Amino acid sequence: MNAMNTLSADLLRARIAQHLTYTMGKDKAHASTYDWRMAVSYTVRDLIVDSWFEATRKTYEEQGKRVYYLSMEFLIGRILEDAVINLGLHEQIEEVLAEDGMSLMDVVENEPDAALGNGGLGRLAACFLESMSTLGCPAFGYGIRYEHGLFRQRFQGGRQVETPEDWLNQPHPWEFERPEACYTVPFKGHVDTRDGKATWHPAETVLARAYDTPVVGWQGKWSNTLRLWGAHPTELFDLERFNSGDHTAAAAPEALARTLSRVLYPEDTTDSGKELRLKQEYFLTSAALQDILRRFLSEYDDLSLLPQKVAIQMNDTHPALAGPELIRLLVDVHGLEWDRAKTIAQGCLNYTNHTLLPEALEKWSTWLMGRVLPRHMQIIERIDAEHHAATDCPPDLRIVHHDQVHMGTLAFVMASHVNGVSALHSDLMKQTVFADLDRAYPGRILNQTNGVTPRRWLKLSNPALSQVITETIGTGWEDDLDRLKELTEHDSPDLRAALRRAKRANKVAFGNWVQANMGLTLDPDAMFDVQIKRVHEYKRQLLNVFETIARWNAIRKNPGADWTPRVKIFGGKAAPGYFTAKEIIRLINDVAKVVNNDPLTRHLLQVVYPANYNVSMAQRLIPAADLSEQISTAGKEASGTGNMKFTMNGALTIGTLDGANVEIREHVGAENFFLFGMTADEVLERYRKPDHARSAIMASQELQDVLQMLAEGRFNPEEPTRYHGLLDHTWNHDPFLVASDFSAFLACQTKVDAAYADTDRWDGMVLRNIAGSGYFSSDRTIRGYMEQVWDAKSLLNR
Ligand code: 26W
Repeated sequence: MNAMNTLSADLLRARIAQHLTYTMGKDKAHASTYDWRMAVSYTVRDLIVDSWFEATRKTYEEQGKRVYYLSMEFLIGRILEDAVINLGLHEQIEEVLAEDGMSLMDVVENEPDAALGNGGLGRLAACFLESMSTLGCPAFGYGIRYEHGLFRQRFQGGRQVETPEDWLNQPHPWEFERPEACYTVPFKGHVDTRDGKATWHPAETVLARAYDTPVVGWQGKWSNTLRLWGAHPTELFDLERFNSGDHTAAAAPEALARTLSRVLYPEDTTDSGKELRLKQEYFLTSAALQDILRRFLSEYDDLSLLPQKVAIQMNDTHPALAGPELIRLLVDVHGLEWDRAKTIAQGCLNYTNHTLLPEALEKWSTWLMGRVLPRHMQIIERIDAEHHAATDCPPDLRIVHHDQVHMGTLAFVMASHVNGVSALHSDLMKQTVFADLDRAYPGRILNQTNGVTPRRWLKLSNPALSQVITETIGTGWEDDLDRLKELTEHDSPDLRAALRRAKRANKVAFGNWVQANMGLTLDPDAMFDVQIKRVHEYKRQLLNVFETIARWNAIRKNPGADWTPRVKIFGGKAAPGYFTAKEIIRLINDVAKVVNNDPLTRHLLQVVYPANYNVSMAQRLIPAADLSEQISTAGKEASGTGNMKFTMNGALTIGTLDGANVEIREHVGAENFFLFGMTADEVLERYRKPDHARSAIMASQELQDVLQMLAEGRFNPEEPTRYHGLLDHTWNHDPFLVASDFSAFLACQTKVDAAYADTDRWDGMVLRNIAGSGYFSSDRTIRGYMEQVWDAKSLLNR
């Protein structure tokens, strides 16, 4: 194993004691779990700094090409546990802490999640950073250091209530503040042009200060940097006003500046269109590009070399101002000609699209863009004019039309590579939203199917299964996940039994957590049927709860039948302004209350919805899952990444042919995947049928019974009409075809019951899923980006 884990326990003990005493100023007798966590964190951080410096030095020395991943979100989770696993120090630290009666688990769980993201897009960015380090790809993540990440969710009477998240209310041991890396970001004001040279006179400016976090890769061989920008005022508080007693006004500049990095926007599919969000996007983009150019010019002075040394990835359209901003910096600040500047910018920029949902595609009014970023509005118009001239495109293909700046089109036009995140999604991009642009710029769209890091999502989250894998195929799979294929060669009753034991141990552990935190007792032999993701109509949590009610009805009608006991586990937040999603959450909790207290059925069916689903809860729950619900309306889920994590952890998928489900089914074998529902083409066909919902409901007695119970308020006698809105929405709109896929889903769930009852068949399917999951490592994905998008080389002699 790596050099790191040979680190002696003695040295570790000394280092931890050193930090406890001199960094935390605490002696062991008075140290709290928090003190221990900080001491261990500083100790582990010290061990990463060397590889961090080494990586930086090597990149300068070998004049390597750097990748810059620009993202408004990085859903990191906890950092200490990931660093400990990547350095291979788990056992040693566990041993050292035990001597003082501390457990590594308690220390790790004392760390708040860095919840600087909403869902898939943000978590993907975090997995990508870890894989780029593991592969020795020189890279920087650029994001915003939100003081408040994604809100904390709790349930009040079954309803979601949001409270501010506060990860920075304790010192954060994993960041290095960089006062020297500070850039001025301008806003508003006006532009005047004299003899063809534009000069922007901003009315407001804010300082972007860097906070660096090392991102260590597997075995600590390489570490890259996550640079998060915090907003600071250009001028400190106004002493004059203060002395005149107008304290709030005096503090206004400070407060105004800090709003820029105060809080993460909790929307994950609806473009807020808010001015502050636009300013946040520009704040990130401008600071990042100023930093990129400063670093480049510290090594080279010929800017036309930029595309050879810099690859920039725009994580969706949120950093799409990178195009106009890079041109502004090259033309207005570095004096380049327009054409040269634009060519250089296009040579550096790449754009990943993560959704085709129309409401998620960002469009900024020309009025707002012109007011907040007057110089950029000018540049966007010129880019658009040249785009129009080059493609002779119709008006609706322009970047600017109907007084709106279409950020997807801007990103597409300014990028040399545009990719989707699953094979189906990339095809649908070419057939729908980007069809005309694909024709105008052929060959620009490619696919890079998502992936997840097997370090956090298998090695760290599921030590029981990891041990079975290592005992079966040896080590090395952690950064070469295709090796999991070898498991099939070792298929045997013993191996199947070992996999089953590992799964059961994880289910018992999760059951203990539910007991302790929700007072509910789960049967570890029941099937753990799990749907965890953001709540959104296209992800069809509604279809799942309708099936749950139908299942409850069926059991009540025939309690003596040989039912497969199930625990339906839900997890997920709804955007605070998303009314229907919040209604769905409330319905699930209302159903849970009734079903879990039904003496007739509760040994056969339970519904559990732990509040505040986040990265750490996913790490606890996914290893305990038997069934992974990936039931989105085909054509709506760009990829999904939870689906990949479940497959790696031996959960079987019930799903539609949507996003990466298609490729998961190909890699694990169709016979090991519970497929149901319409394909993306059949969905488009179904939408053409005006009364698609009503006719589907009339064709299913089970669904009619479910909807009748909702109409009567069966789960909410205190307010029987509570779900009449949702009912009407389902009968008359059903925008994501819940009714049309219901019978197929019900039938498929019956197949799942049968499979689960046949333990050897189930175990065989589990083995095939784990063995086929290697492709879904984010290492494979990043290799794809390095070869096909960034033309970046690893500087690690792997
Ligand atoms: C402007 C508001 C907003 C914020 C975030 C709109 C859209 C987003 C994200 C693109 C939404 C998102 O997280 N998309 C998810 O990205 C994952 C990573 O590629 C995919 O696996 C999911 O299918 C996709 O829904």
